[in-house]
Parts: sequence; C-alpha cells; structure tokens
Amino acid sequence: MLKPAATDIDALRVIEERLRWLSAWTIHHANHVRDSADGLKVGGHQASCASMTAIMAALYFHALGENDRVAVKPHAGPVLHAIHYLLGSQSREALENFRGFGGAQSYPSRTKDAIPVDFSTGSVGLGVAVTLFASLVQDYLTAHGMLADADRGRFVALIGDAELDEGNIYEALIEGTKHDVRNLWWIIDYNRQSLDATSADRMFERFDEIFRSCGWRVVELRYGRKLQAVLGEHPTLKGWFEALPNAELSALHYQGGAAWRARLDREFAKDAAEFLAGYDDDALATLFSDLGGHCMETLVAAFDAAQDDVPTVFIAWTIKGFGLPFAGHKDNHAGLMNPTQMSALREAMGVREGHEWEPLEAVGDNARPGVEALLEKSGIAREKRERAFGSVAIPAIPAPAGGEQSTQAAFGRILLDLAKAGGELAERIVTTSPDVTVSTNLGAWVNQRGLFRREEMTDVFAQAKIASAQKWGAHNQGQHIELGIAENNLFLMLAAAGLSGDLFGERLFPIGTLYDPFIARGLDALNYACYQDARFILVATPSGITLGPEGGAHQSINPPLIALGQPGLRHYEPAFADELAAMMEEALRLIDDPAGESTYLRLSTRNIAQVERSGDGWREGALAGGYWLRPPGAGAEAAIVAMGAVMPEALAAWEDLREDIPGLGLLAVTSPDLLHRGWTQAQAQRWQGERRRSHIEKLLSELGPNAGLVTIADAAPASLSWLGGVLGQRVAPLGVDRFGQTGNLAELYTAYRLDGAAITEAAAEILLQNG
Ligand SMILES: Cc1ncc(C[n+]2csc(CCOP(=O)(O)OP(=O)(O)O)c2C)c(N)n1
Ligand SMILES: [Mg+2]
Repeated sequence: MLKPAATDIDALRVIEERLRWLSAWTIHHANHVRDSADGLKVGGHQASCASMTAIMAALYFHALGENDRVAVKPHAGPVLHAIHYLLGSQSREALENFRGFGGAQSYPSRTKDAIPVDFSTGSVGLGVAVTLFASLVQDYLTAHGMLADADRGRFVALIGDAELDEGNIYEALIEGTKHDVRNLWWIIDYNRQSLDATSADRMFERFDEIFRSCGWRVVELRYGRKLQAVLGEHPTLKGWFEALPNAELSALHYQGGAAWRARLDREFAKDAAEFLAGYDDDALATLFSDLGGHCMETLVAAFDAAQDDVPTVFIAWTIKGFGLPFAGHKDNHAGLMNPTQMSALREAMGVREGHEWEPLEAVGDNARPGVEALLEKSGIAREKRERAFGSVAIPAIPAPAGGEQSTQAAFGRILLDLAKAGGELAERIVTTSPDVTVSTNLGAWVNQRGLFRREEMTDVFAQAKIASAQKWGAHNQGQHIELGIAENNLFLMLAAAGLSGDLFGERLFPIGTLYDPFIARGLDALNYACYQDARFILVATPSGITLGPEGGAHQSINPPLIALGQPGLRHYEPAFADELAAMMEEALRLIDDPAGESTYLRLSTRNIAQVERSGDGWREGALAGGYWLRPPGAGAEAAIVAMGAVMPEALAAWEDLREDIPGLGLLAVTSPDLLHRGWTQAQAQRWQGERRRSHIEKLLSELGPNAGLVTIADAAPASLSWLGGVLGQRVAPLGVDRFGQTGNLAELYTAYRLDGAAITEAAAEILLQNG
C-alpha cells in the first residue's frame, strides 16, 4: 500500500470536487438539459451523492486494491459512474444518457452497466449484507485451495445511515459473527437523514454497541481535522455541539453561517463573542461542516489504520447535500438543483459553461499532475471482468432407483450419490440451508462432505459415541455452509456463492434448501440474486397441502406464481424421481452456461409410485416444461393437465375417465414458468418474422380445437389455469386457493378438491359446456 504524500491529500480533494460536480451535473443534465420525450421527471439524488464524494474519493483513489469489491449505496450510483469517467472507463455518452434507455443505470447494476459493478444495489440493506457473504465465499475458496492469497481482497459496503433500519443487515451481522467473518469494511454515510426526514436521535450511539457486540471494530469519524482542533480548544462548545439533536444540526447546516452565529450568540451570549469574532459567516459554516466524512485527512488516516482483517464499521459523519444549496435540508433526498442554482454551483466550482463534461475541468495547472498521477495509479478494475463459463463438465445424473419415492428423498439420494462419486462437479458443489438441512434431506450429503468452518470443530456427540444419523464434522474442507434461520441470509449466501465465477474467477455450484412457504421471507434478496445473474439451485421442500399434518401456513400455495413472475429463475416441479434427476442435471448445466439461469425445484415429501417408462422420449419435454404422460387421441375432447405431487390422482382419474372421454390425454406439466415464457416469446418472434410455435402450443394443438382442460396442482390454481389462453381452450382449474389446514392426505385432497372426484366433476363441467 502506497502511503499518500502530503500532496496526494490535495489531489484527493480535487478529485472529490470533480466527483461532486460530475455526479450533480449528470443528474442535472438528465433532468434539465436532455430532451424529455415524455415530460416526466427523470430524477436522481444529488444530495445523496454529495454526501459521499469525499468518502468515495478516498476509498477509490487511495484505499482500494485491485481485489477489493464494493457494494455502492444505490443512490450514490452517479458517483461511481463519475469515478469511472475520470478513469476513462465510462463514456460521456452513457452519462449523458443517465437513467435513459441503455444509458448509465439509476442504481449500480452488474448486468446493465458498462462499468465493472461488483454488486447490484437498489433495495437498501441487501448490498450491505451481500458483501459479508461474499467475504465468506472468499474464505471458502481459499480453504478449498481455489483462491491464492494474492488474489484475496476486502469487501466494502457504502451504506446510507437509514439503510441501517433494514433488519436483514442484523441477520447478516449475526450470521457473520458465527462464521468469524473478516475482511469487511462497512462505511456508513452518517448524514442522519433518510428519504422523509432526519433520523431519530434515540438510535444515536446504539449502532456502535450493536457492531461492537458482534466483534466488529467501530471507527467513528465525527470530526474533520479543523473542527476537531477548534472544539478541542472549546470544550463547552463541543459539549453543546454534540448534544444538538439531528434535526437542529441539519437545519443549521442548511441555514448556514449567519444562523450558526445567531444560534451561538443566543446560547452563549458574550461568552461566544471572542470566538465568533474570529470567523465571518462563510468561515463559520465551513468550520461546522468539517465533519469526518468530508475531511480527506481523516478518511485517509482511518482507512490506513484499518489494514488488518478485522471487520470494521466506519461511521463517517456527513452532511446530506454537502456543498450544494440544499445541504442539510430535510426534504433534499430527491431534491434537484434548478438551472439557476446549478449555474451558481458551476461558477463557484470554476467550471466553464460548455465545458461541463470535461473530466479535469477546473483543475489548475499546479494540481493537475498530482490528480493525473492518482488516476493513473488507481488499483481499481477499469474493465468489466470477462465472465467465465463452461469450465466444469456436468456428468449424467442417473435417477435414483425405487418403485415408490418422494422427490425430496430422491433429491437427497442424488446428492449423496454425487458426494460418493466425487469428481470435479462434486468438489465444486456447495450446499447451504437456514437450519433445515436435515428436514430437506441434505443430511446424507453433509455426512459425506462435512460442514464448512475455517477452524475445525469437533462433533461432540460423535466423540462421545452418542448415536446420531448426522455425523457432521466441521472443518475447512467442508462443503455445507450451515446458516441460522434467516431466509434472507440464504438468498444472500446463494447470491454471493452464485457470483463466485464473476467475483473470483472460480465457479461454484451452490445449492440452497428451505421450506417452500418460506421463500416469501427472503423474496427481495432472491430477486436481487437473480437481478445480479447469480447462478444457483434453490430446492424448496416440502411444499403444498401435501404436507398434511403440518397444516396452516406451512403449506405453500403461491410460490409457483412467484416463480412465474420472477426473471432469472426457472421453476421445475417434478412428480417423479427420474424427472428430478434430469432437472438437476439441467440446473447444474444452466449454472455454468452463459445463457443459463438459476433454478427453483419445488419438491414434495409425498411418496408416489414411479411410472414405467419406455425409452426417454419424455425427457426433452419434461425439461421444456411438460410432456404427454398419456398422449391424447386424435381430436381428443379433453385432457387432464397435472403438476407435481398430485400426479397419482391425475393418473387414477385418467384411468377412470378414459373410456367415457375418448382420446383423453394426461399432460404432465413440469414448469408452468418455461411454458409461459416459451409461449410469449414465440408470439413476439412471430411478429419479428420467425414462424415458430412454442412447446405448449404444439402440445395443446394435439387436442381437438374445442377440447377442455382440467388443470390440477397442489398450488394456486392460477399456476396452470392460464393454459386455456394459449389456444382458447376452456379450463376447469383445480388447486389450492385457501389457507391449508392439518389433516391426512385423503382428507385434505377431498376438502381442497385435489382428488379423483374433483377431477371427474371438473371434466364433466367442461364437457357439459361443450355439448
Ligand atoms: C428496500 C427499500 N425500501 C425503500 C427504498 C426507497 N429509498 C431509497 S433511498 C431511501 C432513504 C435512504 O436514506 P439513507 O440510507 O440514509 O441514504 P442517504 O440518501 O441519506 O445517503 C429510501 C427509503 C429503497 N430503495 N429500498
Ligand atoms: Mg442518510
């Protein structure tokens, strides 16, 4: 690490001004200069950017090394773009098109921005926590011999103080403490303002305690050098300043020097006179604005002093909108400078009209060499890293043997077989679960592969020879990361591990398990994992009212609908073990394929008789979303369309009805998600000149034009009822649209109309309509 010479501090200050100007100008340009096609406000956050420009200048142009990765506070995105613009890795065109179609994104985006973005942010709290899991993945890779020490880095989160209200941060903090996580810097932009207001004073200093009790080093950067020195000489003034409530402090920052003077005069009367005489109004405002997060020496010294691997939180005091006319104003979050204010800022910053986009505009001849040297030697990655795919061969995954099986048990068996067989894929699988490892059938895999811990932990029960099916040694070669019960952490862990190819150049195959209903608990983290194009397999089991005696809200209803609306995540719902084996092979392949995606496998604990197959003609259809388990006769009037665990009811009903309904077919749907996507894509392509029919159109056109469909799934009926829209066939949808309850399977299937009788009634309904 190069220690900065004294002149570097000056150069960093110049860079800070450049970032403050360029971020404000980029937002201003999008709102006030660029032609508006629709007359809508474009938006952007000038105040949130100005709050962090010093922190980001010190970080990016002094502290960061080439292996370090950063999650940037979402609304400071324009500062990140400005940094890359100064480095020459962001184009003026992209900035001119900020928040426009194809332009620089509002919030940093891994997939959509042209600059290297380490983590996509936007939903506050998630970017913070994902850095912790990325650090854990780094330790995992190192322990497994996949990452050299020289390639290790630090994970930095730039955090808005109101982000600290997001509970997922503390869930991550707790998990990180359990895993002795390290190499983290969380830098809080402590401007004491959120979107709506100034922050509540009652949390003041509590954050320190929370972090300290989790073993973090807390570095508070409250004052800049000058203010620190002045307050050091005036203890009474210091006491008064420190007792100012957030709202009053912000108001004074907004009102400026005259208000500080009047206020001090009122508080201290003649005792303040001598002090006040030493400052004009501007100097007074400047003095009280010298908070730690705006003072380059303070920031640089703090970063330099935290070079070990202890996780560190920096609480950097700042002013929201620092240096802008609405600094400190409680309503400044989405505030935009008007053209007059912007011109005044331009002049104050020495930027010539017409030269607003010049990277080093207003940098004087004396300062220029220092600034250029800093830009030159910056260690941060300028180019997007090439994504590495296709590095690992995926072997064929055979179906587990057994006449009766549940898909959940088959999942456990498949992983056990992979663990025993070994090979590169098995070495690169990492499993994780929020305290449901055993109950989602991962236990046998963990017995083989062990829990991951950097420090070995003995299995006390095994040592004491107490009988247990789970023999879980924990060591640094373990391949299961056991999490506490926090589903957000599961998805953040999957996001981090699913980005390991991108972040570290080493592909992992992450498989996470949880109960299907609890997907909802971590939905936003799942959405962000997909948005970043992290690749993983999510195994959700048990699911549906098929869970029987567990009852109530343990019985998931709507996850297939969630999956239907979730980009980047493919839903598969197998009925049989051989389908599951094919899907797991496909899901593993998709992880390592540039055009791939993540996969959600919705499984069940229901033991069902496996079907006899002749050949593997079903396989392609099963992977495409559905296949005829019982093909329809030509011009058939009806078909049963079934998904997952209710397949035995569908098969039995098909046997019962096939004599009465000639040509009756049974369509096994394995992915409503894929069928729907294929359908809409084919429609779009037909208008682009490509004559193509989708898989579901082909399947359903084997029926007669007026055929009816009885759809059935242990899920919300809308998961399949839309199939009627494909060719205009009528639908009688069966499924679950009320909360579940306890009971045995027969009772529940009858009560919720998932049984043979319901299928018969539904078939009669559509056939009567036909007549
Ligand atoms: C999960 C989530 N909820 C709400 C928002 C809308 N939002 C964006 S910024 C913000 C306030 C952020 O305040 P702070 O973190 O202190 O950042 P500052 O702008 O003050 O630096 C809110 C509520 C969001 N982006 N994400
Ligand atoms: Mg804030």
